[in-house]
Amino acid sequence: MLENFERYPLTFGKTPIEHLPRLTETLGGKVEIYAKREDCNSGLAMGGNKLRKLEYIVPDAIKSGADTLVSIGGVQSNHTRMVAATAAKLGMKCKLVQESWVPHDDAVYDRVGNILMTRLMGADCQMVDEGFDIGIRSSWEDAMQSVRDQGGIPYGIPAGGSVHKYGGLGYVAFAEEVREQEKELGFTFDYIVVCVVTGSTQAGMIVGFKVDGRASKVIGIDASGTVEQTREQVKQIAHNTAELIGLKMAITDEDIHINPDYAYPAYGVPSAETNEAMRLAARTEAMITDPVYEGKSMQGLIDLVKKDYFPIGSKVLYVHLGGVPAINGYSYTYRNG
Ligand code: 5PA
Repeated sequence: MLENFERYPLTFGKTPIEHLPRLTETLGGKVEIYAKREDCNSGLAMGGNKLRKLEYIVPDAIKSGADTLVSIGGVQSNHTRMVAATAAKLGMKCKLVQESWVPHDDAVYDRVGNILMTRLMGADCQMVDEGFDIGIRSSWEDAMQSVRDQGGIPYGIPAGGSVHKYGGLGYVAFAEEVREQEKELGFTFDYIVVCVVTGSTQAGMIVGFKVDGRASKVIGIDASGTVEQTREQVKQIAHNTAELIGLKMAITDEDIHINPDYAYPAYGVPSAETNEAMRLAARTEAMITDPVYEGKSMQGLIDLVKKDYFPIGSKVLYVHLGGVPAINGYSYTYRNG
């Protein structure tokens, strides 16, 4: 599906699919739970889902003649960490807008985890006091202008790489990779569970799994708390990506499955249930998740299994998209485990 698109390698290659027997058993053994470890996909600053997207964006950035990658996210953004890593690898400069997306007080929140690594890789982080929004922001456009004003050539990458024209391609490739791995495993997955916020991860998967009838089996667990905006963005990206790759099938509203039930109380703020889910994954499988994204999709997975949402015998693939460094910004919450 992606033969016509250039890919600049930033990842190790295929990510492992791991069976989670102790989590499966703890949740009653009625469905088999596996994880696809996108969190282990690269040696670049701890990796994660953004690198798969950036692999298809970088060739365009290089061709544009830019010398500075410009992007945006929250203070503990994983995406901006990955843009900083990509810029360092390419020998480019990096300018980042880090907004106050999370109503969260922790003494070291703006000094540890993602932003610490981002600064270490030489990015210029500009702290902007604006709240959460997955759309295009004037602060990001201003940052690009400031690069131009200083004689540089910016290349803009929107929040999460999502509304970039090539932002959905990486996770189309993911679906192809899962199909190859299913051949080796000798079975196929009935459901794929994935966290969704800016949308291109799930949108890419929807397009990639459309061809084998599984688009609506990709269960997006919303972590944005602004689910309608996220749903609209997923829809747009899925449509654009399908058109871009020349998919012969139409993406319909029924293909887009997003569950809004686990994003409470707010983006970036874990509920008691999120924390319990994180503890369970850590204590059964030593699989560490973060309170912003994967903790919420893990909470969704656990709750849906407990509610018998998945028919008995289903094979469920939980996609771990990375994001663990942010946990350092929540030291007080997890001080006793
Ligand atoms: C993020 C996003 P999408 O934004 O593609 O829907 O992916 C959601 C997601 N898991 C899931 C992890 C670990 C993520 O980092 N992170 C954003 C960031 O700025 O880091 C784009 C919001």
